[in-house]
Amino acid sequence: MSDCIFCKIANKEIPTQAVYEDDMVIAFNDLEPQAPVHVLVIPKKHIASLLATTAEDKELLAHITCEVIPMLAKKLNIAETGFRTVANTGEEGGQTVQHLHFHLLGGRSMQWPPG
Ligand code: IU
Repeated sequence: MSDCIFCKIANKEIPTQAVYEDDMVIAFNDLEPQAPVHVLVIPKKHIASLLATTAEDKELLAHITCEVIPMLAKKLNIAETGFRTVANTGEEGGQTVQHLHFHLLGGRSMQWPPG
């Protein structure tokens, strides 16, 4: 999508220091980190949110959740202590960027409920 900021990050229109990248995803540090480690993992394909995913995206979602996030947690040294993965969806879910993204947060003790 031409006016989507995360698409622009994914296609390098906006230069970003990637923490990780492959054919399907790019991960980068959040601009306003909420924890010592705060990385966003986004698909390169434009998907507005979890609600907009389809069966076609199963491989992509499995790649993000089963491979990329655990790999990044280990790489960023938050696997042993624990971490939080969040995909805010919709207005009341707190989603502000309309391109699917998974927050990976760690390096401090998390609270529950998240607020
Ligand atoms: P949310 O779940 O949609 O609220 O998360 C959007 C996140 O994207 C939020 O944490 C922002 O700080 C972050 N972000 C960013 O890292 N770089 C950007 O250019 C923009 C938002 I716009």
